[in-house]
Amino acid sequence: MSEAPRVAIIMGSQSDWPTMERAAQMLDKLEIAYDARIVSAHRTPDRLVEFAKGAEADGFKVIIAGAGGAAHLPGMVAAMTHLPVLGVPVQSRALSGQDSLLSIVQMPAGIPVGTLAIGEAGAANAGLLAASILSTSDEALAGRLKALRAEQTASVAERPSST
Ligand code: RP5
Repeated sequence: MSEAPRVAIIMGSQSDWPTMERAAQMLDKLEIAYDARIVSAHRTPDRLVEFAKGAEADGFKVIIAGAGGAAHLPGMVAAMTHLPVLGVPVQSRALSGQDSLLSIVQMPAGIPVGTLAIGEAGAANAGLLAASILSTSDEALAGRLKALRAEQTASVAERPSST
């Protein structure tokens, strides 16, 4: 894909990638260019500041941020940019992602993070939601998104098949 990436997928750790890859796969399916990066709020705070403050100038339109545990990444990024930030709570080992969810969703008024479901479904839906946001100013993408939804609807059988 030669188009400049419009979506940034950031995550707190390499260990988040199997989850966040679901967002990337959705963007691939919809032919949306993205850049995936590891940016940790706790382990690489300077990288976080540099990324968040430069995101608009770098051409990003939407940021998908996934993190687990004490998941400060989406909120900290949202604090430093006006771009839409979609937060994905990664399923943690200790508390099954409930900690991640609560860390991401409970933002104070004024700094929004659009919080998705815990885990892979949340990551896939973050990709779709990023596409929806971009589709409001991109007719070709809106067409691809509608086609994907129609395909999904058509794939659901009316009755269960026997196993
Ligand atoms: C968070 O800590 C990351 O987002 C990850 O979900 C979690 C665990 O990270 P690792 O110890 O696996 O690197 O910052």
